[in-house]
Amino acid sequence: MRSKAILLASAGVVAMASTNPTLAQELVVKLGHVAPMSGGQAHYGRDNANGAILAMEDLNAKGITLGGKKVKFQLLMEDDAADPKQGTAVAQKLVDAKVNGVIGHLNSGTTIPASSIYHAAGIPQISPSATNPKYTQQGFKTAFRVVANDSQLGSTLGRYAIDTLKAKQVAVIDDRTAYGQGVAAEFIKGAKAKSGGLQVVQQYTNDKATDFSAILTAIKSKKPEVVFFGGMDNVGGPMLRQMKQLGINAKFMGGDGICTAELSKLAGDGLSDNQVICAEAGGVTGAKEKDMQAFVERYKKRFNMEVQLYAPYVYDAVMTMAAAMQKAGSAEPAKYLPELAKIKHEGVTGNIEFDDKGDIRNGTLTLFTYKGGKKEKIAVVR
Ligand code: ABU
Repeated sequence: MRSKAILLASAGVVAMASTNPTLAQELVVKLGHVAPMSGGQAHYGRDNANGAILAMEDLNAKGITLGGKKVKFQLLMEDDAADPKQGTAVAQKLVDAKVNGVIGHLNSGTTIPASSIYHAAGIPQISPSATNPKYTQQGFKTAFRVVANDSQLGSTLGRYAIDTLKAKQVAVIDDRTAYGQGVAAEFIKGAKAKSGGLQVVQQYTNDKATDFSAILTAIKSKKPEVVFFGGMDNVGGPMLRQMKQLGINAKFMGGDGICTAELSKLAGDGLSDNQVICAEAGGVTGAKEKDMQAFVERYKKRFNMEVQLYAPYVYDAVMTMAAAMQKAGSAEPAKYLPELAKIKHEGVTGNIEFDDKGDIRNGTLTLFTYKGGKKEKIAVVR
């Protein structure tokens, strides 16, 4: 197994806690964090991990107490490489390490199988980014997410393709992952609900592919106004480059997986202004925009990089879990899980409350395009 645990905060300090009288009242709360930290999706993983680090630093600076003991939050960072098998292996590792909760995983394809392991162990899990509806449809009381799901994403984008882009012929490509396949199916459903006569051509790739000449050539002959891609930016970026090389002059749509700061770098001159329409599975309006902007600036100052996509949602996921622990006065999973299920937490990404499945209530979406290589907001959709 290639996974690598990164224990943040000094292990030495933790080991000394029980022997040093001044630290005897310290309670170590271990939070697992899982994302792809290696491979083609490592930049998403870094972004998510940074969100968790920022939250942990804030919590430790604040000095929370539980049951009269000062809490020291620790992050146990695991790399699942976006691979379902590695995802379940690191999930078991975190259970064995007796974590108090898990933030992750990043991908639906790893989050769903790992959720059975956390559920069996009674460990609460909040995914900040997995959008496949199945994750919260398994009846696991331990599974939560702080973003909207692919039904919302796909259907909103499908409607946009018909109502705004006036598409009559669309090409749909997916990477055959739980996320890519799911969001593509929802896009088709949403678009067809708006236009019965819509022509759809489908092609398939995988989440590590780099050569799309065969599928794009097949698509070109159909002259689509829109190419929808269900997958991530490490595949979507090069796909855009190759679309340009083949002279495919279509709008390029996708869900949150392509809606990153990195997409314009990966696509290079393949991405022209207003060509891409994508949707983040969350978003704020009005007064909350200021809080989000403050987060984005603080993140940049702390890590010397831009927010990629889901760092604010990871930050909120950690804070929501910590808020439930505070309400319960305990970090024991069985004690704080009921508080988590009924939490009302005002985060940087909006108000976080869960429905009875563990999905966020009143989830929003933000439609984006790219201009001059930068993401630009089109609208927040409720
Ligand atoms: N939501 C897009 C990226 C993560 C996933 O659901 O696979």
